[in-house]
Amino acid sequence: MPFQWPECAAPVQRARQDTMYPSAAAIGYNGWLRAEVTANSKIESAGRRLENVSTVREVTYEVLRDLGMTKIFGNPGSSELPFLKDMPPDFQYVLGLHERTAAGMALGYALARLEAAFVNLHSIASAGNGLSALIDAHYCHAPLVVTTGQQDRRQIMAEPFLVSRAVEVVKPYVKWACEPLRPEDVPAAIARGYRLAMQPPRGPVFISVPMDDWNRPCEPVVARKFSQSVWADPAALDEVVRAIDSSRKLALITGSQIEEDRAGREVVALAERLNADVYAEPIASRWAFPRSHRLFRGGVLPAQKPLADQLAAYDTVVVLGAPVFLYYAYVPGNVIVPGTKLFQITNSTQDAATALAGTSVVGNIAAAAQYIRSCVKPVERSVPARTKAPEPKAEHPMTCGYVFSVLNKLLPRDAIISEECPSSKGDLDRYVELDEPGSFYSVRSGILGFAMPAAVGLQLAHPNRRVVCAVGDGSMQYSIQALWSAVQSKAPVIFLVICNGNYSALKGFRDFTKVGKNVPGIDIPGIDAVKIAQGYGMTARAVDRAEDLEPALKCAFASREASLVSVNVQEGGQKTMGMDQSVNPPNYG
Ligand SMILES: Cc1ncc(C[n+]2csc(CCOP(=O)(O)OP(=O)(O)O)c2C)c(N)n1
Ligand SMILES: [Mg+2]
Repeated sequence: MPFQWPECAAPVQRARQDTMYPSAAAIGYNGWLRAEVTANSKIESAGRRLENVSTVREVTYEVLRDLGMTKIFGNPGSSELPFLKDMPPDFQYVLGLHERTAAGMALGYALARLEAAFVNLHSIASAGNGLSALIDAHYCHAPLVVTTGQQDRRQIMAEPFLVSRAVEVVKPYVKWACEPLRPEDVPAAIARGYRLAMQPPRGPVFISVPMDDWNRPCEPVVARKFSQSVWADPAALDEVVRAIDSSRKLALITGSQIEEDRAGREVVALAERLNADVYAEPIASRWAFPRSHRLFRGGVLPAQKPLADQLAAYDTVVVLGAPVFLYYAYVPGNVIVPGTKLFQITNSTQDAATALAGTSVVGNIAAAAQYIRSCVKPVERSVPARTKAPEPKAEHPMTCGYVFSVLNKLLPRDAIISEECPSSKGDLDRYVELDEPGSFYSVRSGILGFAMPAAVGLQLAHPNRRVVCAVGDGSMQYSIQALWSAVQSKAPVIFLVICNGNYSALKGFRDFTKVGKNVPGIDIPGIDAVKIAQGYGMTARAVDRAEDLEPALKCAFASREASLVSVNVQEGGQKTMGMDQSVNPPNYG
């Protein structure tokens, strides 16, 4: 039975050699059109501006408006006040009480909308506090235009209070970092940053603005059209097509770039034409393939040898929109077993360059998937049904599997999960089944503090979908202030705290790698998540017994306000990212 998604266009046959690619419209790609609309509206408004806009600040607001960045995610300080004064009424300021939260909300907002989000932080103070969100944005290709204030140009040489060297600090993790040489270059720098941020692979840019720049005179900035996709070399894709056509057993590995390139439908259609087994990339930060699809086989493991062993039965493996591969524990081995052909199609030159094996093809995933589908021979085969995970029992304390199986029953089918529950990630993966695009977001960099602010940003971007943030009792502390922003911005996120009183994932890793039991700093007793949430003005309840879980979650879903449910669970960490001793882990004992 084909998967129940809206029909894809019938495969385009290559009738003529000169029509090698599907049209952008055929794959629903509208990057160019959007840019055109932006450019036209901007040119008009630039005309208007000539008479009445005269300062860097005013031109900047025009530029932001024209680029669709009318939400400002921020945390202000003295050096940002000259920009923020008299913020135009069509702009909205989303305050985060810590910069990790402010930039983290922007991250979620940008990921959900596939559009750049604007962030305004405070000097080097904030660049430091918010840096982990920039690192996340770098790795998960989130287009952020981040600005911070700088001291007054006229005294920078004297190294004053709050002077900022943020441009140097953020450089490895942004596509571009600059402090414009002239005040009047600030709006143009923001427009240039936006274009760079939106260019695949998307990512953050950083602009530092001296506080005396905002009132300086400034000419309008006129936008230009620019395209936002790079299509893969057809000759390289033809090699992939030949390998697929001669394959006896094919696996597709699906990655987060499928969602970045809006390639979900094309990838499903390609998998169905080929009847191929489909896996998720290791430590998937997005669910890029419908979880209940008959071809879906789960995730691949994040370590060299176990991953290669898992894929050993396939003679051809095609990675769509992911690195080759994202590893966690070091378990040396082949990247892929000898004899298996490995291909990677990625929108990231970085991922193509860092792949340890195989043939890499750089380009837009949707266009590449449709091209391949239009060229390959269809494959008929009977596909065995995937064995369902056993129904977890109601125990005391509850297992995480039980918690997520109950959540799954109550979740609206278009719900969105923002996940950061390290030791129970596998349980969530097993028991929560969502098929809609854009239904799952998890930290890509491994830096805790992602999920709670991202959940608020996701909810602001999708007011009609329900966002559930599944977060560990340790993880929630890294950006706890997101609770306040959820309340204040009326984002009805449900924060589901997996409360086990410790860093279970670290205990699991300790045992996995035979470090020994004697490690300090991995128990976190005495935290009352309910009281913390209440202190931020949020409705919150604790659940200790299995029979109370469903009513508590039902209550949270029934409310149109943000709320927190803290669930006491058994200690987790029996596996490390799905792996146990059988993979022969490294020994750090
Ligand atoms: C910013 C940051 N600090 C520390 C870590 C190390 N770390 C990884 S998992 C983890 C434990 C998280 O605890 P919790 O959220 O309670 O999840 P559990 O392990 O109990 O499932 C820690 C501290 C990290 N990845 N990022
Ligand atoms: Mg914990």
